[in-house]
Amino acid sequence: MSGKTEKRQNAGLLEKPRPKTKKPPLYKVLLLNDDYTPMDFVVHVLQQYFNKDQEEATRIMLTVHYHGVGVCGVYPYEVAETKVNQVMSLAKAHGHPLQCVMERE
Ligand code: TYC
Repeated sequence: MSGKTEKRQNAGLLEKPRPKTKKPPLYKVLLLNDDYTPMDFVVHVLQQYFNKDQEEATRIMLTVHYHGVGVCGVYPYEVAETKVNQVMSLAKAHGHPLQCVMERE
């Protein structure tokens, strides 16, 4: 057996087997507080785009209101990007200064 063949046969043998599929990086979608966007509008956004029920949407909205920022959900890059764009478009269309951003987990 040549040295080269031996090396290839042993390659990876001592390492812990890992699944070959790599998970995509995830991104948090965050809402930021402001003084003007109505609370009801924020609750509506959370229900419409982040699949929250009334109670959970209200909890997240109040977290943002009192602490300045809150997590709406965690998604792969393109899903997060779409949600940020949808929220920003709706807020702009209604004349609200609501800010929605994404951040790598
Ligand atoms: N602070 C806003 C108000 O008092 C409510 C609000 C909550 C605004 C969450 C933005 O992301 C936000 N009307």
